[in-house]
Amino acid sequence: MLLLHSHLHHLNLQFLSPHSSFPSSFPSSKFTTLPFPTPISSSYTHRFRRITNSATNDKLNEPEKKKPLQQTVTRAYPFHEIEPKWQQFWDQYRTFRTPDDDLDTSKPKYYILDMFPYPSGAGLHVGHPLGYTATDILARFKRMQGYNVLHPMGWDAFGLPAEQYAINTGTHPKLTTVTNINRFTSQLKSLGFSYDWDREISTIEPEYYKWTQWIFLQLLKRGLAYQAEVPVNWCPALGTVLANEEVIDGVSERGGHPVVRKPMRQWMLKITAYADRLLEDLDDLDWPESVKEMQRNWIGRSEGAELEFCILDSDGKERDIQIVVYTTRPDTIFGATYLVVAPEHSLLSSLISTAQSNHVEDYIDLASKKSDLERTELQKEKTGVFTGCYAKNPANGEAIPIWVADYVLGSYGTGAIMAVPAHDSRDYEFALKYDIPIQWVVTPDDKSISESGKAFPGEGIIVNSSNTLMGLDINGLGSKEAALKVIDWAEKSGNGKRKVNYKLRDWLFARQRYWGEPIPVIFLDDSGETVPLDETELPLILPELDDFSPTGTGEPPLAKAVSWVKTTDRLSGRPATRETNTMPQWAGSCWYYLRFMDPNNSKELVDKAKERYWGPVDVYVGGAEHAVLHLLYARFWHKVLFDIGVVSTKEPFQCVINQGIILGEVQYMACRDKDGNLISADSTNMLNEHNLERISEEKVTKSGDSFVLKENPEIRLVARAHKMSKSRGNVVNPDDVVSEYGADSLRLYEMFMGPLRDSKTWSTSGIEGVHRFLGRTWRLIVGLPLSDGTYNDRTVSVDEEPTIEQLRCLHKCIAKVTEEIEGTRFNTGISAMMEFLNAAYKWDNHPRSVVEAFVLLLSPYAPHMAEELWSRLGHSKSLAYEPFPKANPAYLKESTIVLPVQINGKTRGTIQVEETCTEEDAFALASTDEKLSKYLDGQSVRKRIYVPGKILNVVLDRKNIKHF
Ligand code: ANZ
Repeated sequence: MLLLHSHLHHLNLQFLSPHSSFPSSFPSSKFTTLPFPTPISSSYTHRFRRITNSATNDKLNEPEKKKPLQQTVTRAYPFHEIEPKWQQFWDQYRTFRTPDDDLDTSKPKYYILDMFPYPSGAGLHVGHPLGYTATDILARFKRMQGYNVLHPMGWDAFGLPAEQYAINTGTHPKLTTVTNINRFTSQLKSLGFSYDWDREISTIEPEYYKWTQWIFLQLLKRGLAYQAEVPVNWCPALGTVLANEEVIDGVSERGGHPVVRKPMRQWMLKITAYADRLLEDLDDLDWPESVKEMQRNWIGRSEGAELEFCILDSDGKERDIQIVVYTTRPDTIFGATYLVVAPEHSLLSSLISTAQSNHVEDYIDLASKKSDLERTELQKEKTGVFTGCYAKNPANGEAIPIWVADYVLGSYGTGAIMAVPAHDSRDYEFALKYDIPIQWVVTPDDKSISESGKAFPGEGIIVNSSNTLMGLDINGLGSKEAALKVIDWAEKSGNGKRKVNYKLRDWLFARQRYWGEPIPVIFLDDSGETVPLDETELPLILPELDDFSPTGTGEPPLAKAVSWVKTTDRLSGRPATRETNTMPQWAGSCWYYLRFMDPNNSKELVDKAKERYWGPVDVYVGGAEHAVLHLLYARFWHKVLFDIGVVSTKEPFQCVINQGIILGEVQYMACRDKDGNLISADSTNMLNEHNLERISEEKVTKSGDSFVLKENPEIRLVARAHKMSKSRGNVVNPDDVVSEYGADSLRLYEMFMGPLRDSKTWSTSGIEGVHRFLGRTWRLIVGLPLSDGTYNDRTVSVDEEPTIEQLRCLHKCIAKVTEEIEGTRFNTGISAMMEFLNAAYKWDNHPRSVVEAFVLLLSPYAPHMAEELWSRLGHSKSLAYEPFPKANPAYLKESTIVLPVQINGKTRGTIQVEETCTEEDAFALASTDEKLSKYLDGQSVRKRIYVPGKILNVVLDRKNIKHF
């Protein structure tokens, strides 16, 4: 998945002597050549609390209690001293600063991006570092491979929580947001991520949102931003418009007040104009197939026809009004036994008969209280009301009733359908309920389907579909062919046309909120005309407010900033009023990846040359919850920016990776019967949740595929894990883990838990395992602690040539770690390092060149420890730009050995052979070896002594021997 550039500088460890000077490819950046701080040698007699699972008999759903201290364990190595020391060093010397104007663009680039976070009050949780560690490993790895790496971080800082907090407490959202950003920053720094903090951006800064507003003006200029009356979620009791996620089952999430759909003037962005390109360009992206599929479904392209149905008056005569329906199944037109219009259909009022008018009006009122989602839910019972009016089916001339029903949406297609109950399950259910005729017009090849008791929605052979008067006969045709014939007929007879439709709607781009980007337009007071601000008037700064609460009229809170709202038109001097809606939360995140390329540019959104070099983002890592909206909106803006020449690529993110979710610790459950005895948790026992009881981990053991109670293996347990949440009390805070085990252990553990993309469960014993691995690494290289508990400042490695065995072991590890990082299989990369360590513990000595290479391999994962070891190995520069070790294939073949070749008793060289190599083959290889052939060419051989796997000894005929 990731790009592989094998031509880059690699350090071949075979040739690295302990005193070798820095390779010429070492970057000359002043930030990386500064001397190391002195290695720490302090004692570390601290003890840390070991988290143990001692909870017993916890009732289900009771928040997990903080585990009491059970035993203390000496820390595996002095991470408390090492980690802050290196974080400070990287900060002070800006080790990870990506050069800007001083960038050497002849080198390849690698842009690796995390989805920047919303700085919430809760701070980081352990889910964040999962993706961040993965990108950090890639960033560090690519730097060491000689790439220019762009690895930035910033804040998606406008948003609802800070505004709600402001409403409740009167604290300005900016204050809350800045406090949260500071907390996030220090948490991220405590994890040793190699971000270029010089490029930090925040969407709430005027220098940033100036360009968000600039993009809005470009959209407006191109007719891609427009105003329309659109239904919104209006909550009369709260006096505010609510976002969809703030409405639960028709009432406000806060307070449970009724919410209705009410049309309001809104800004819309014409994302539908890009529907085809957004669909087509997905094909070339290296994204998870599931995400691409979700985007395809969201865009929802469908091909069909718009067909016209003429309205009949009460005498059955044709009126001069047509209802246009959208259908993807024109082949079923003879089966259309009624029409349905959506409650918000514009022609509805002209269809209602006097007798039905009260019913219809009540129904419309009812429908306005439901969201589109509720209306279209398949399981929900379909409802509707007859309008009292009929239309003519153009295919057979029959009069069919027109109903109004909310399972048809006003916003899709034409807001009206021809209902074919025999072949659409929603229509079938509706027709049965309201006793409307069902006409079968499609059959599967062999059997009749009219008695099946349900609709047949599939394609098949058309029946009952001919009318000579109307000039249409599709009987006997297959569905596809019939559909084409109906469309042709409709186009010729003026009854309709071919039509492509999209589910994708234009993007509602306004919020009645304070904490967002102001929309840079004004309305002239005399004419009401909308006038965009001039680009020179940007940024339009969000005015200060003291009162952030809703106005109660539906007008946004910004309306309260009277002196800001009242303005004059720059050109004409006419009095005007500013737009008081703000942009939605998604706006700032639509283009931030571009700003990172050139964060301080005051003249342009991004410099063209810089964009050409850095774009597109090579790898973008974030949660699957952004599969559609964020990624689709960002792609849309990117394409607009491409069209106006701001960016040079069609797509913003070449590769997207979704990291999995981290679930809370596994809980083991048993049941209790009515007499209070523990029994197995099986499907019957578990039906009654009250019987379930939590069993602490130490009482559990594994038996085959199941978990059982240690003291009574007859009792089987159910193991389950829940999403981390405050209410369950199972949230793990990274700060606690860092203080107990260190950032390197947290990083390593999050990578070791399992494949990056999978969901996984947190386990305290798991983190102890990787912590021990780091401790063993430390002791292998630095040695055991001295009698006073401190460590030697240097290492115990020796300046000796490694043995073949040691090289084999190392190069196997290099090959595996490299391959696994490139394939983003970080967990198996760690396993390879663990295997290496186990092997290395068996060696008598540890040659410096091997140890150094291993430290470099470890460095992307556990950078603090690696920097400390590198420094103790005698290096005076950070290892961040050291070439990543490169595996020598010669050491990778399991069965090859290096065979010494003696000529007349003197070892003259070696050859690489299979262990099973014959004497003939070994001699032939020696004769062609560059070094050995000069001894053997033209010589007559007296004798050969060959000990397979050990030595080839060639004795030459003394008479002819050449003198060397
Ligand atoms: C007749 C018909 C017969 C239909 C049949 C389906 C099966 P997609 O593929 O999602 O585009 N439809 C059209 N507009 C609608 C609206 N505003 N609200 C609810 N449903 C609507 O689906 C298109 C199909 O969904 C259309 O084809 C229409 O029902 C329905 F055997 O027309 B069909």
